[in-house]
Amino acid sequence: MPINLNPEAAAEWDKYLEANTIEEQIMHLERFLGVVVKHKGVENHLRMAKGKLKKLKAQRAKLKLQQAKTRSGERWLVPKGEDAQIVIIGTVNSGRSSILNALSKSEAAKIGTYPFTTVRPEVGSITAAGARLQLVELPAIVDGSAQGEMSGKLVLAGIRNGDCVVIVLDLSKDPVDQLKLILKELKTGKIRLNTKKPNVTIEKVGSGSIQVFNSHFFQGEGKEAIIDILRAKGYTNVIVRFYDSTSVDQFLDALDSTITYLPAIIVASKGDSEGSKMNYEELKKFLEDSNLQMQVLPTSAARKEGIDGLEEVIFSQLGKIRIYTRNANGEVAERPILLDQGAIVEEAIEILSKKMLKFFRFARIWGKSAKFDGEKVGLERELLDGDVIQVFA
Ligand SMILES: Nc1nc2c(ncn2[C@@H]2O[C@H](COP(=O)(O)OP(=O)(O)OP(=O)(O)O)[C@@H](O)[C@H]2O)c(=O)[nH]1
Ligand SMILES: [Mg+2]
Repeated sequence: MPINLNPEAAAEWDKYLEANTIEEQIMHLERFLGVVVKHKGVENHLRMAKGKLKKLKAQRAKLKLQQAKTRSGERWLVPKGEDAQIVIIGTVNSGRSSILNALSKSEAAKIGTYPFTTVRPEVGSITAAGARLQLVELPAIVDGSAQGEMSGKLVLAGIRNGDCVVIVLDLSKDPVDQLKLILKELKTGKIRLNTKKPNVTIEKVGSGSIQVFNSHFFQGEGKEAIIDILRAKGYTNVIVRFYDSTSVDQFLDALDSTITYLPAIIVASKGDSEGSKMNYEELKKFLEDSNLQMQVLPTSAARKEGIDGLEEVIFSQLGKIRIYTRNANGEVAERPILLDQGAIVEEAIEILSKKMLKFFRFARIWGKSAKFDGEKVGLERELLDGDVIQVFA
């Protein structure tokens, strides 16, 4: 533990280290992040804590999933078997199976001229510079999916289980209609795309009524409004801390721990069909006008256009970096380890071997973050996508 932590934060960090359950670890990490006084000297520590919190939450979700599975006996959700899971969604007949097959260079998913060809998840896999991505095509989203129409609840659960969403929009029909429908269902299903999780912490306490810190970040009608919202939601004893500018909607989202935040891109399909150019332009205009930050990639699975390189765009959405290890013989591993963007040398070694971390002397790095090939660095150096690392312990 760095000695430059404020005592409140240090105490929470110690409790986190001593915690026995995932729930407790999450609680103390969240509290730690809530009380830590931020300054340059704790930046990397903070980033590490955030990374750990994210992993613990993922672990908790996975556990819940497994429990849910054994209860119902249905193996509808695809367990994560690769570095990341990419879910391919869209309205009926939009071309999802064709995109899945084109990307994974297989004929595995059935393509039908009739609607609802895909009624259960179809799985494929691809690599992006060594990182393995699992592709899961989910059954079509329909009007009412969020209410359970056409296995809608399972489709939405499948999306929440993913790490990134690929929305397939059919350019032979009105893509704006399709997108509006999908966004509506996802919103009802408590899934937010390309939206940053609100930077607010909400800590329930035993007593002390409602305390609000940094309320100037709240864009609503002042501190009273915050308290009104909290009371209306049934909070009596709670500490709320704002760290960033937060709208009323964002604050409401922050109070709901069941909301899932995911990155997303649009793959516009059937770019070879009649009218597709015009539809594509309209889609782009709609995105611009509605201020939706979502990348659109036009493709044609039929002509195999726009498919090459798609895996790199998908990978870049994950917020991960690929780090390749180099052994004593100078051989570089084909398969990278995946770390969160902003990760430091210490986090890479932690994944490789905890023992190595204990006996760490220095590391050498090659790539974007190295000032020169084989630069000698310590544990605190930040890594960038594609870096090669050799550890000396
Ligand atoms: N012209 C053209 N047609 C395509 C393209 N991709 C798919 N299609 C056609 O669109 C129809 C649906 O394709 P699928 O890939 O099965 O679409 P889907 O979204 O998986 O469909 P469901 O699973 O039934 O919802 C089929 O008739 C395909 O031949 C394309 O790039 N160009
Ligand atoms: Mg299909």
